[in-house]
Amino acid sequence: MRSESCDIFCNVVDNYGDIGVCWRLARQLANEHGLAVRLWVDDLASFQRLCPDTDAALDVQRCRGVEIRHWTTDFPAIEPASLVIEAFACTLPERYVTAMAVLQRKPVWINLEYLSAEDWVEGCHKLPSPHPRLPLTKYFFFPGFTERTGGLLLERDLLARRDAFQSDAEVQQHYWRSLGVQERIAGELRVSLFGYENEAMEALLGCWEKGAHPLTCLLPEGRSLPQVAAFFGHSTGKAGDIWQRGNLRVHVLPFVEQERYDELLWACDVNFVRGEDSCVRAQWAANPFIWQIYPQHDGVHLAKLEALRARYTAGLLPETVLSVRDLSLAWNGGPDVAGAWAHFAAQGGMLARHGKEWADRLANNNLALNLLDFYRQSE
Ligand code: TRH
Repeated sequence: MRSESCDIFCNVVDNYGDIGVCWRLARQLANEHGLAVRLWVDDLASFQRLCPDTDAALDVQRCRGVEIRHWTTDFPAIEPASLVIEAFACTLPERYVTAMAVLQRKPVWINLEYLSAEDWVEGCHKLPSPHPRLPLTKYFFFPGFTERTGGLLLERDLLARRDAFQSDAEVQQHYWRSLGVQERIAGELRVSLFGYENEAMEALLGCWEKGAHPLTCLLPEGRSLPQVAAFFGHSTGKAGDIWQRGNLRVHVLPFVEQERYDELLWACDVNFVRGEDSCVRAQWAANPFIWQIYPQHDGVHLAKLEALRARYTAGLLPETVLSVRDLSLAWNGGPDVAGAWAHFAAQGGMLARHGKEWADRLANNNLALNLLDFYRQSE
């Protein structure tokens, strides 16, 4: 048996989702499954936000058991790995593809696709795509929510660490103190808010301000910050800022490294998330969540939004289903975010119980394990 190695290629288009997924997968394959992993990244500065231990000026470095390589146009002559992952159709360097083709034993070549809960994913998962000229076949690998998809990224010990955190009041108090957030007071709700610019932002903040109970909003620095700052009359804001209006208090947090973001999701009562990776992490956190989907110009993202909502709420009581649907739509361009928030908040207990069952169900379909099964069977 040849030694198992993996090259993952990531082109950082914008935001952090693509590199977020690649970095998670790279660590899992290296640290949980013993593969020699090289992660090729074209934008080390974005990567550094998720992993501050890296140096954006280095072409080659090791971090958390993974070799990180700066992917530049001048691609070196190297021996391809036995498993090659092209993330999100990023197009491999021509030189690398040629090197794959001349190997006697061809690498297993995967195009790791974006996550979607839509039905069509099952029909496309693992489909082959023969190279037009070379003796190579690429396979589409789709993450997803059903057994006939590639499943979701989940670290071996994540749910145990979540449970330990969520069942230990002292650990949580320590966590809040580390962020400079005061002790919880009776009836208070804690909400994390990670999103893009959003037309509904002002109305949502307004209803939290006038709400019957105190609400603490934890806001990681990023694209939502200018709108939240404007609500409080500031032109901008930075990590460490604390703003209060009525019953709403906002703490601006630094963008933290990936593992530490999980703790925020575990600690909050409700999580607003975006893109894909934080949306999955919110589901592992098992607390009620609302997803701001990455918007596409043709509006196709709304079908994707509804597909996950429908799977997530299947079997729940009609009022619970409606509360999730209405807030999900309102937070993605729909009407009446204030009314929708009130209904959603009233279903919080129900959704918290459901979140645990939902996470347990999804945990049986692990993307890294499925990918390795496919690779080993194809070898
Ligand atoms: O950053 P995103 O908006 O990424 C998006 C989507 O993935 C989208 O599908 C893609 O097409 C587009 O980019 C180009 O949202 P996402 O996917 O949630 O990724 C954010 C990553 O940042 C995730 O891995 C969690 C991480 N993160 C931290 O590491 N620290 C933090 O403090 C926060 C708030 C997030």
